[in-house]
Amino acid sequence: MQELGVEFELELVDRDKNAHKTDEYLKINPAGRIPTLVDGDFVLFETAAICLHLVDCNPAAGLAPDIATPERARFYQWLIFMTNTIQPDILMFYYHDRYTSDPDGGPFIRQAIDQRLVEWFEIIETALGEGPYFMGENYSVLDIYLLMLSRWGRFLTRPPRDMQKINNICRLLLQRPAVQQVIAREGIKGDFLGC
Ligand SMILES: N[C@@H](CCC(=O)N[C@@H](CS)C(=O)NCC(=O)O)C(=O)O
Repeated sequence: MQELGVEFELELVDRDKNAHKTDEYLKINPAGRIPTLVDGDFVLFETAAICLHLVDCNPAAGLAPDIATPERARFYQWLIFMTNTIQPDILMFYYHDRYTSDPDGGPFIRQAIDQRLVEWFEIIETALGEGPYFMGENYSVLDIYLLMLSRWGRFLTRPPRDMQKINNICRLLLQRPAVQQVIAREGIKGDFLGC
């Protein structure tokens, strides 16, 4: 939203206090996950759905290729790959204890998922062209999404920052004022892609 230049209010949800599991939050996002977009009476959850809705409402910003073009289809492919394949595995990496009833099993899940995540990121690295952005010359939501996942993947044995093309995109994005503003608003300090 910062990139779109539209007005919005950021309300941080304190995960440490389980604020995303309160009755109040579950009313707007029954999955108890972050983020949720609230626009008057209109409420939307699932990050990719929010991104697609925002690009559709703001076509002039050009954060996605035109509808019904091969580029748009490719854009969908990678957005869905990131949200549907990489992101759930990252959640498994962080919340490994949730995925086993064995009290000692969590670390084994984390270890296995670490390898799989590295392979997912390598698929993106291999598919990326000359850049400078994910889709070539045009900056898009894919770059923003990749930056977010690259931060989340910073604890992997081979983190995305070690993959040259992904690293180039992330470093480029980190120079953007909108990205810097978001990072500051979130209160994130230190190396965004590092540990
Ligand atoms: N599929 C959801 C996943 C969102 C998600 O997992 N968000 C994390 C952000 S930290 C979260 O809410 N984690 C808290 C938890 O799962 O308890 C989306 O894309 O919006």
